[in-house]
Amino acid sequence: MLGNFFKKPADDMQGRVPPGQSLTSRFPVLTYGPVPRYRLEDVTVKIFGLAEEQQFTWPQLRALPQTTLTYDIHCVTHWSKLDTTWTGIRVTDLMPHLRLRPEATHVMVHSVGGYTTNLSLEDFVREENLLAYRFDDKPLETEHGGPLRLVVPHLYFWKSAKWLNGLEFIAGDAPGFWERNGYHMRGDPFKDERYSDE
Ligand SMILES: Nc1nc2c(c(=O)[nH]1)N[C@H]1C(S)=C(S)[C@@H](COP(=O)(O)O)O[C@H]1N2
Ligand SMILES: [Mo]
Repeated sequence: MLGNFFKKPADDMQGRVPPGQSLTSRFPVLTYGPVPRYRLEDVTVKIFGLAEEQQFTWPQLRALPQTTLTYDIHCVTHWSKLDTTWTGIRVTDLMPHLRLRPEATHVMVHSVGGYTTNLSLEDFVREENLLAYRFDDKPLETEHGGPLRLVVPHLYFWKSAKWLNGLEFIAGDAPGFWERNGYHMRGDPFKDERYSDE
């Protein structure tokens, strides 16, 4: 059995870890500024900008379909974590309840405490993106963005805003918090889009 002597990477690992990333089984916490503490019952997600203004409360979000998904996450600080399991509301299940103006091309995601991050609608409206409130089948811990965070696994993890409280639809791209501070406007880990060139 050749397999006893040659340990090549498992086939399903190939192409899974982006350039410059190392695997971790821990779950590092990365937060700029203080950690807000509030309950799921107190969550509101405000829809504003180039959309009919609306406020989603926790009971309204809870009434939408709930989905559990497992996927890999990649942080710009060079760690990746495979097979993380999240439960929440798919962005694609929320979108039919919003009324966007036709000029809207991007969304500025807002968090309690003022953190923001920008996404194109193409990157935002994807089947795997979740407004997540559970991780590993437990309530999402406060320091990881609980009670409710966005998870956008195909981009670096700074796009996955913790303590989600607003979605502002805008015309054209604009930088969020880290993007104003040198991070890439899009942040595709497989293209190594870590920092902007300016
Ligand atoms: N509101 C808010 N969301 C945030 C951040 C933050 O500082 N504030 N940090 C971002 C960054 S840089 C990363 S890598 C991930 C980290 O998530 P974690 O602490 O659950 O690992 O959250 C992102 N979302
Ligand atoms: Mo990060």
